Order: sequence, then structure tokens, then C-alpha cells
Amino acid sequence: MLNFGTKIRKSLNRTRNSVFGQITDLFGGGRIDDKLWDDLEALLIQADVGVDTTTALLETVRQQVEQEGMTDPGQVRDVLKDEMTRLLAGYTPSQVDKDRLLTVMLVVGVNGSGKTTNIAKLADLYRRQGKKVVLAAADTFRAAAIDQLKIWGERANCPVIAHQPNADPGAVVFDAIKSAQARKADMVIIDTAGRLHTKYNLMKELEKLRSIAQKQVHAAPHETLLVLDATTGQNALAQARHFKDSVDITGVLLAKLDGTAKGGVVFSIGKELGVPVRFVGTGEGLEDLIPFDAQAFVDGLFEA
Ligand SMILES: Nc1nc2c(ncn2[C@@H]2O[C@H](COP(=O)(O)OP(=O)(O)O)[C@@H](O)[C@H]2O)c(=O)[nH]1
Ligand SMILES: [Mg+2]
Repeated sequence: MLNFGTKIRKSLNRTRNSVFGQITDLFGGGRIDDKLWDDLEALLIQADVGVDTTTALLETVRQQVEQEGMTDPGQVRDVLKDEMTRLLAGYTPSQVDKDRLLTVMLVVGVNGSGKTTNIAKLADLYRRQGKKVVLAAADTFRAAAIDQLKIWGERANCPVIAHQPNADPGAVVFDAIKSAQARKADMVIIDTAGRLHTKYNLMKELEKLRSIAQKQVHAAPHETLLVLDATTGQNALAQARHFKDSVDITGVLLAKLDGTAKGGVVFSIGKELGVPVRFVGTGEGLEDLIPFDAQAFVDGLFEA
């Protein structure tokens, strides 16, 4: 198996080969002048870093470069990399790794973002760490969604607690937690619907699932992961805002990083939502998920 650093680098191929390659070229020689700053700004925005995030980032970098009287563009690259890493690090670590009897993870996001697939990858990841995981098929809105989770549950070797299509998702969550407690499992990961008849319904339902979990397990859900499709770039950010307004998101799982040149969106997620990226999806297979690492991510963007 590839190590995380290699995997994250590989998943950034498209992002690096499109815009970040050009950013690297900017620092190859010449002088630090207005043209360099303008080109850098344009490229970062093109890389889906987002206008606000780019402006803030370059302000900090430029200030430091000028204060220290740097003259070599290579030094700008180093300051930029440090600032980008800082933007992505420094969040409270995930509460999932804390020692407790049962950890509950709620996974939310629009249809097609990659929830079900990445839940299986998470289950596999935790199982390989020696944890016993139970999956809850609380996306009862679409019959196919239940079957899909069952299939992935088999692949990941985890029991899936499911009811009939259109059953009450709250009852599924309740049973899944009960079942996990009976089996002395370490974790329950809950798959949820990406769409109901209205947005209002969906947000109310997610709130209800949270409160059911909370009544059964202290402080649950311990993590509410929002799955975002990286291929949608800045649209992913709009989706994220929409969810964050109504649900208490504690982390982001950025799926399909392998399929996009818009990997720069990671920076706006951190800066504009104040929510850390916890995982990135790097493919369609069970092992294609990596815990997010800011340093490895930024190195992966710039390395030739
Ligand atoms: N390339 C790639 N495809 C992914 C990744 N994660 C999910 N997918 C694909 O995205 C599609 C939608 O995923 P699914 O889990 O059904 O999304 P859901 O509707 O949110 O549950 C599927 O075809 C997945 O194989 C990823 O990290 N990389
Ligand atoms: Mg699904």
C-alpha cells in the first residue's frame, strides 16, 4: 500500500499539473515585483483557492516578504507554503480518536457527493486500526441507498443496520446504536439522506438524528462530517455554507480529489467556513481515503 504522503501527492496530480505547476514556475527565477504578485494572485484564484482567501493569504505573505527584505522568488514560495500550511492546520483535532466506549459519527452531504462510498472507506480505515464499526443506513429516502450501503458494508466487513425504504431514519439510528452497544463495537457511522422533499425537512431530520444519538450516547455525535465533492470547486463551498447554517459540522471529508484540478478549494473551506478538512477521498476503492495532513497536502501541490 502506498503511504499517505505518496497517495496525497498522487491525488493532487491534476491540481498540480494545471495551475500549481505554473505557480511553481513563477518562483523559478527573476525578481520579486508587482508582476509576480499579480500573476500569483490570478493563478491562486484560478486554482479555486477563492478570492477572499487568496487576498488574505497574499497580504500576509507579501508583508512578511517585504519586512524581511527578501529578493529571491524562491523565498516567496517558502513563505507562501508556510502560510498555506498554517491556514490548513491549527484546528482542534478530531474528537473521534478520544478514548470512549462508543463513538458516533454522522455523515452528511448532498446526493452524489460521495457519502456512502466514503463511509465504507472510513469503516475500513478504522477497522484496520482495530476498531469494531457498525454502519447505520439512515438514508431511507432512496431504496437504492440502503442496498448500496449493505454492499459496501460487506466489502468493509462491517455490519449494516438497515430498515425498509422510507422507514424513519431516527429509528435506524436508534437501532444501530443499540446494536453497537450490544456488540461492544467502538463506532457507529451514520449514512444520511442528501435530499428530502425540502431543504427544511432535511435539516430538521438531521437535527433529529443528532438528538436521538445524543440521548443514547453522551456528547454524540462526536463528529459530524460534511462530505464535499472536490470536482465542483467553489460550488462545494456554497453547499458547505448551506449545511453549516443548519447543522453543526465539525469536519469536512473532501471526496474525489483525484478527479479534479480544483484542489485549491481546500484553502477556502478552512478559511471561510472555519471547519477543518479531516479526510480526502482519492479514488473509488476501499483504500482510497486518507486522513488529511496539511504539510503533505501543501508539499504535494508544489512538488514537481
Ligand atoms: N474518483 C473518485 N470517485 C469517488 C470518490 N468518492 C466517491 N466517489 C464516487 O462518487 C459517486 C457517488 O458516491 P456515493 O457514495 O454514492 O455518494 P452519495 O450519494 O453521497 O452517497 C460514486 O460513483 C463513487 O464511486 C473519490 O474519492 N474519488
Ligand atoms: Mg448514498
